[in-house]
Amino acid sequence: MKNIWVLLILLFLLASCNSKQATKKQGLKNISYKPRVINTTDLGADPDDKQSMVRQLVSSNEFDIEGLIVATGCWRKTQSNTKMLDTLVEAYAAAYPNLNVHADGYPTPEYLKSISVVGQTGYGMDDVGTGKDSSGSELIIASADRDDPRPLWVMGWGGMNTIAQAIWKVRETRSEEGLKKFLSKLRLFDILGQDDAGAWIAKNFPDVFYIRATGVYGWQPPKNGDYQHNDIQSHGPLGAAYPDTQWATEGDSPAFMHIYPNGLNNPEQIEQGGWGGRFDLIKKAGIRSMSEVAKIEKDGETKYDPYYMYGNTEEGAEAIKRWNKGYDNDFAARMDWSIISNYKDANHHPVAVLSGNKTRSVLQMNASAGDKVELNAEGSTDPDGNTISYKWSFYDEPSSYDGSVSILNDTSIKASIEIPENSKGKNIHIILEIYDNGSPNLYAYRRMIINVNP
Ligand SMILES: [Ca+2]
Ligand SMILES: [Ca+2]
Repeated sequence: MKNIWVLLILLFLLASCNSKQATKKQGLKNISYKPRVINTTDLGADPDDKQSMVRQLVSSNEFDIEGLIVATGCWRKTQSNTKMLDTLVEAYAAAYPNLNVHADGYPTPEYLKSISVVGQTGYGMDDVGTGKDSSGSELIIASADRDDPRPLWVMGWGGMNTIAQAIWKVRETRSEEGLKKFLSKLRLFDILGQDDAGAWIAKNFPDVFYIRATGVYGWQPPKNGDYQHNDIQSHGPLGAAYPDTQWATEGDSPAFMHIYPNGLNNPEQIEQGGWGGRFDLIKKAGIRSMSEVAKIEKDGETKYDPYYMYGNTEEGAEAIKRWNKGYDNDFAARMDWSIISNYKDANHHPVAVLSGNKTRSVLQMNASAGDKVELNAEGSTDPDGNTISYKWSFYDEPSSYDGSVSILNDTSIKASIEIPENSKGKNIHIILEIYDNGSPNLYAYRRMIINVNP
């Protein structure tokens, strides 16, 4: 009799352990792809780099962060140490045990410390060349050399000269073939242009993937308002590390928000548009840095004319703001996670399933004009058992089809559209947005690109 009780208790413990495990992992088991990212930041200039770092750290389970590099720029012309970055990583360390309860994949604080380094210590191209290698530039090279099929996103939240030093060194020390291979791994994302090194890179290495984002402001809730006070700053050690806005709010966050793997976009397809905005497929000449760069040296950039970079589409920051509920609530929920030690006491993201596909990939399909196409989100789930709402919409800006598209039952789990007669040879981007009724409402996305036969 006693043995039976022991057995029953053991079985119960095993079952509850399994169900906790299953609940916890439900939202994450389908990640087949995390973007690799190195962030370079001119911490100590505008306090908004600290804000962006808090958002990056609290969402770090969604990325493979390979480097956090303290860098210079036109607003911070020298750097000497990682002290400010260390303080932020220490705040993350204090929140880490709680974050770990709510999602798998958060990097250990020790790992983040090990990839926190200083890049170029001086400003711009004057600090690039012989004898100028830095821990940051060496880290970028080592990361790009790693045997990994995924591209390496290197973000400039300040100047680009640490990245320029890495490229400069590879050009000096490797064959043309070796340089080509190195450059092919890089995806550079420059916020606003904050030194002359971006123009140097774009001029000398015209094939390198280079985005300069200028539509990076105005997508946030009103600055220093209720959202920041109540949903972010009041939340434990990471909240305390999120400073008030002095100039602009989180101008650097669109860099990593562009590659946030939320199902909305493939970041390699820059015209699709996602949380970081939308970009033209054709590089443009003369996307200038912030005016401060020309004040430091009048022809700092113009001497590299013409140089070509990918820039924002005409929607600018509106292409970010259209998703505001999704990313505002995502950040708020993650800040909840950072102070809540019980899984069931916080909300977690639903999982959007499109046409039976459970990944976060953008899907494509072919159809003919006049066809009725079924859109199906059956199988979508929420790990908290929340009720899910559905919204299907036509995203016209990235679609090559210009007309209007009407979607039948656009708030149901299954919707349908009739492919317009005048859409032959064009594509139609359909967005599935789902959100739960937890607090705050959390979103998940998918995209179906319908290629209409000619
Ligand atoms: Ca910055
Ligand atoms: Ca939920």
